[in-house]
Amino acid sequence: MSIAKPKKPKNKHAQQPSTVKVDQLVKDTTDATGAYLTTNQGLRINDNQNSLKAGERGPTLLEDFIFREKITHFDHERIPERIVHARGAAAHGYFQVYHSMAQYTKAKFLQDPTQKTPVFVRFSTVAGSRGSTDLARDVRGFAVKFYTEEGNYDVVGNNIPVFFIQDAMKFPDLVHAVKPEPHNEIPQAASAHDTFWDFISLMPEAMHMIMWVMSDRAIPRSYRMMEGFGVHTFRFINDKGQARFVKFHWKPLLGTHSVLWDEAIKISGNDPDFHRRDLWEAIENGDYPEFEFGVQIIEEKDEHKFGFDLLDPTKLIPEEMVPVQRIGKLILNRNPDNFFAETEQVAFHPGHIVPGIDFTNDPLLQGRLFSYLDTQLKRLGSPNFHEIPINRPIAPVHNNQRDAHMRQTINKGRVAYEPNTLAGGCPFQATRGEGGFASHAERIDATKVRARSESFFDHFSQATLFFNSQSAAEQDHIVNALRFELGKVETPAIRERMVYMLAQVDKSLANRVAEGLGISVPAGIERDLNQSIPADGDPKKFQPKRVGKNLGASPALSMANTTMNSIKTRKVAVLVADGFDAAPLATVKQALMNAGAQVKLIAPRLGQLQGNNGEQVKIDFSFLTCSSVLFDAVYVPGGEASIETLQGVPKALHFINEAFKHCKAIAVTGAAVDLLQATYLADKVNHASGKGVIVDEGVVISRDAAPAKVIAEFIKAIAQHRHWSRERDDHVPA
Ligand code: HDE
Repeated sequence: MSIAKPKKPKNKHAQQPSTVKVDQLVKDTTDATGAYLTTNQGLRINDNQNSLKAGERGPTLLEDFIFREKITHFDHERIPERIVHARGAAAHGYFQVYHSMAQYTKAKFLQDPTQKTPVFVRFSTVAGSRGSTDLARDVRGFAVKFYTEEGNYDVVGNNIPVFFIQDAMKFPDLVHAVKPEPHNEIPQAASAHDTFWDFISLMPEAMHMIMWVMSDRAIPRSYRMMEGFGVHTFRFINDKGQARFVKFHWKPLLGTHSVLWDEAIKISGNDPDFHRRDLWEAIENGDYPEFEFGVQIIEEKDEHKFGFDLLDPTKLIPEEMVPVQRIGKLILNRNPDNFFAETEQVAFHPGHIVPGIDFTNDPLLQGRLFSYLDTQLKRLGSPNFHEIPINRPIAPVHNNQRDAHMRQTINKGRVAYEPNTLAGGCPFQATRGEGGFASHAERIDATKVRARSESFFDHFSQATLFFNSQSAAEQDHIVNALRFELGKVETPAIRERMVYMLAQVDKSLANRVAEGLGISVPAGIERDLNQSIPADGDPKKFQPKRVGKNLGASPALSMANTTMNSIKTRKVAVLVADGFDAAPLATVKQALMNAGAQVKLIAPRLGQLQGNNGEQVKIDFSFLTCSSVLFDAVYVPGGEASIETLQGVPKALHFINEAFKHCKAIAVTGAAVDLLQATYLADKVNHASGKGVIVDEGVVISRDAAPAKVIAEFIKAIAQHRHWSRERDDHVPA
């Protein structure tokens, strides 16, 4: 028998003659244009320069309520930063599905290709404090809030598809280990120190993640050029109640690109806001970042066919095994108006979910479902954090929760409980058909244990898979990263344990790292590792042994195979001085801009410079205010006078050498070819003594060719991102 829906009773208050409704009289204060300065009570301020004193040279009076209000507010301006992911930048945008996913999920925002769902996305680093550098070697957070008509849905993911640990119980230990050491708060935003590697060397389960964070994935070129992952296995549920497993991906349309470690540490000094600025400027320029939403869908019957556990967050499903279906697009097209109000106060939570999506028993996810709500209470100070504008759902909110700090909603009526008759039973529960969330009815028949499934114990096969899948250059970078990080570790036993662990991943990797550290790979370290098993656990099960599976390679794991067909939003530095060759500069600049690149002129001084045809150009940076590491490519046009000047500017020569060292595309035309003689690229010039365009490892040289030919080769070279073969040229200092 179906029960008739209760009707909303008439609001008694509505029938009473209304007096003054203050909330309706309150003015919008978001725009101060043409407005008077006031106190927080709306009182107009007459003097914002001086406090109230007993005489011009006398003491300040306690009576000065204006001063006290201002200072009190200032004293309380900071809220606790996020314990992890404190440093971040965010943007607004929208998401649109390509075609209905109704077959797999009833989530409304995944049904209608014409519907745009608003989103707010926050990118972050994990280890550093709010003011730390963007270029730390670290995992990047990739948190997406979908404001759907069924409620807010958050995909709180990372740019790496796996995690360090398998059980949330270990999260505080992991974070304490990576954060600055507690006695001296050193180092900031860096994993290269003893406590991190002490912990990791005792955690075989971290080894897959370690391969990723030691790879260039941990130093992205841009938030716009990195992948995102939901990490855990989730569930899709359709309207028939059928469940399937699903892994979430974000694929950047500009491809996945990184910088080199030497660049990362220099960018950290030159522009610690590099990623934040890059995101902001791209959106201001109308170059809206775009990501495709990808899903790997697995039938429930296939749960155990993979040789690893789908509930284990240290494992990924290779794309070659289960392809990623791209089902929609995310576009970020608006910068926040206010960093604190939006980026700082946004509250993500994996438990913000909508009908059609559900959790699995991944023990890391299960722990997260507790942590995020708890952390919002501490950070935002009240269970009313959902009323902060950036966190407000667009779906209507009605319940019987009341009061608490800073309550914004003015609930009407006397009923704040359910069931009730006095409010006609409102607000009432929704059936599934009406969008009521009902958890997936998973059958569980189990013994209560504090334990981990044996299906989680293969800690090395996928670490090896990742290493095997990398190009030679990427493998070199992993070796160098490990040499750097472990080189900063002071305790010899930690270094030894780590190279022992690496030997379980790949012998050559371990030997190369050990060689850089001046040690050899030890034969065994089991005794230390016994610490990381439960007191009554069986040591044999937990020992770091290779399981012996060879998973081959997964080409999708290598950035060498990413999209390289565009130079959109790439930054090209043009080095000039008075008398530069104006015609080719104008043509090359226009062509690069037509292809979507940003072109900036750099000269020995700021102001205007004059080309060899008398034309004036405005200079964007002097050599003092920028550096090659902030650019993707360099072009030096000719012009005898310009080149003669640049030859005497060491910073100009360093700019070229450094860009060369970092494997970036370089183009030189006309007399600029002579400038190369003064750099470490001299041998390239000697090869290029002939006519026409010479292209050598991403260096495009031409004394006399038409700009069109140079442009075509230069664009091709920039789109390649980097020319790794040059890394073997170790004669270039930089
Ligand atoms: Fe988080 N994580 N996390 N995390 N996480 C937080 O929530 C936590 C984990 C991730 O831009 C905190 O609001 C636990 C995995 C992102 O605001 C906190 C565990 C993944 C962000 C928290 C994990 C993430 C956070 C800190 C282990 C990738 C930033 C402040 C069980 C799938 C969101 C806050 C933003 C933030 C807890 C592990 C992603 C403390 C307990 C795995 C992107 O609640």
